[in-house]
Amino acid sequence: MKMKRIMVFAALAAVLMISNVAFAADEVGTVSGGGTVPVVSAVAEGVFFEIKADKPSFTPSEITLKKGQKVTLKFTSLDVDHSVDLSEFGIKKEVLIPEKQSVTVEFTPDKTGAYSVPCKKFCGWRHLVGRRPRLEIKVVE
Ligand SMILES: [Cu+2]
Repeated sequence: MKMKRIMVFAALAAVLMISNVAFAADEVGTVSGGGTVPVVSAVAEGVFFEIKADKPSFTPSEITLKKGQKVTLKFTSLDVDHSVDLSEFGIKKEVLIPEKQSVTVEFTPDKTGAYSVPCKKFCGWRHLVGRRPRLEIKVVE
């Protein structure tokens, strides 16, 4: 009786494996692909910071990251459009933080150092007097 159960289980496992292989093969042939790739939460495997952006400042205004550890930054604008340049961390396109919206970026810092990231989008008079919002990013070993 027990043996029979094991056989049924083995057969089921085999069917599952075969269908999995077929599925995987299908995926390779798909051009768009993306949509069916399982989404793994970045929050679970790395560090997560939520940064509020408004005209006076980014809050928090300073974060410390660990070299080699993946980080997720979620920027939320509380007022108007803001923008940051994170090209030092391999993000080529300037990151726009749209008015009253959020944008999430992920990267893994690969070098230590101190990086001062100012708001790149004119969001008020503070830009004119050198007091625009700024995020200090420290990367440590
Ligand atoms: Cu600004």
